[in-house]
Amino acid sequence: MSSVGQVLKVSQSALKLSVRPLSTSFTNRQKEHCKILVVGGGTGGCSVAAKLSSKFGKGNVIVLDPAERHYYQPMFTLVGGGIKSLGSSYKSMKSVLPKNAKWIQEKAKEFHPDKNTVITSSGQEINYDILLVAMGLHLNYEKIPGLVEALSIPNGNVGSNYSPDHVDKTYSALKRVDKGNAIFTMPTGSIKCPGAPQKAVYISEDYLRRTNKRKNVNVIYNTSIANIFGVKKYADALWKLVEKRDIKVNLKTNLVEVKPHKNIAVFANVENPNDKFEIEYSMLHAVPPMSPPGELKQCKELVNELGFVEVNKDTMQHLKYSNVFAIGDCSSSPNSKTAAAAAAQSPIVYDHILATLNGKPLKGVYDGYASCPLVTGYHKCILAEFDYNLQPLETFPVSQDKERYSMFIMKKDFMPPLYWHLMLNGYWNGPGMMRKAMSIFKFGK
Ligand code: UQ1
Repeated sequence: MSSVGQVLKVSQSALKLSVRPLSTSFTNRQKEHCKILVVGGGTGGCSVAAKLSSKFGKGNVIVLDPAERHYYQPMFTLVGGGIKSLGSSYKSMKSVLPKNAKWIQEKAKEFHPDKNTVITSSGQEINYDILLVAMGLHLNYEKIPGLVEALSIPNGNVGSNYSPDHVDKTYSALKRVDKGNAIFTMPTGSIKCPGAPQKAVYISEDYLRRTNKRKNVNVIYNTSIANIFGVKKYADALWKLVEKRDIKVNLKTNLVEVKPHKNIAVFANVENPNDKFEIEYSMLHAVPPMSPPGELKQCKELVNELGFVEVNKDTMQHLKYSNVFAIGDCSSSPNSKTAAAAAAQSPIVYDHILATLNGKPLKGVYDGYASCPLVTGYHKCILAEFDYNLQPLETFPVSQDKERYSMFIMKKDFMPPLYWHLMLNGYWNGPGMMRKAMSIFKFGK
């Protein structure tokens, strides 16, 4: 008996020793409570947190995000074309999050919506009255065999405007191209800013023209989608543009593998995946498939089969949990995932969070507004704006399907300060008011 007791004693003390750090953190585990927990300090999360924390003051809003930097992702298109520097696309997370909100610099590891609780990566438990999920989309580069290696080759010829780690490689690859095939891709599935893959095509093509290399380079856009753009008005304009500029567009054509040492990209027909072909590239701009982050996808109560937070598309409120909302790229609302969409969602989400806290009905409706400044060259841009029905919903009293210098300047010089100073501080709700004001000039348009 005694020897058994001794063994037990020893094993208990051994256990104590081996688990001490864990058990200490458990007993001392901070249990936070807040009125509103915002998971994700990106575009949507930061702007709604700003509105909420200025309404409720200190101590009521927590923002959970592990990132050190907040990127203005719409800038990446311009960085990939050498028009802006990567350094101008980000600020420290600390400097952009609202001062009245508490920032917990950790990941959300588990969601327990039945207990109104989120567990962080360190095991901290955060209890909330309202949860706003704003986690964005994850870039799945590893889903295309060979792509991660191709992107890691120093002075290589593969770039990707979607990641701060790879966006500079687009321009450095572009500068080296003087013959062969410059290939641009668009993956299957839902991605953020679905116009961005072709913006890279147009800017690169313009670069090659300006540097007198265009005649020796084939410019090819291989897209998994069945059309060049979802909104007819802009698709018509873009088809004319690619024809005029001799850009080859292959629809329903998906990048499935890269062979980095042979400079070969393998594509498959979306409708018949066994139908594959290989093509040698002198430059490849690759766009990865995307999905909501894994931690979110794991919480089956919150998400749909693709991992997007299952919300009512008009109210952005969760279908099952009335105290849960989503904003931006990780929501199931079927809009184009852009910063402008998050801007238009932000007042709706804010109003509906207040209404829910006050037990009032939700009155506002998000119409699916998204906009996509389709940069078509070094000084040109088509400003696409549309709603859930893929009908144009334009701000300016001009034909917005035309390439314009003014729209390029708006994208390059006007939007970044608007984003940093107005949107992230909760003062930009998209151009709805401007559209109404401008509509008096639209007579006869
Ligand atoms: C917009 O609201 C927005 O979000 C901040 C963008 O992202 C950076 C845009 O690119 C555009 C075009 C809009 C819409 C704004 C106007 C003035 C039409």
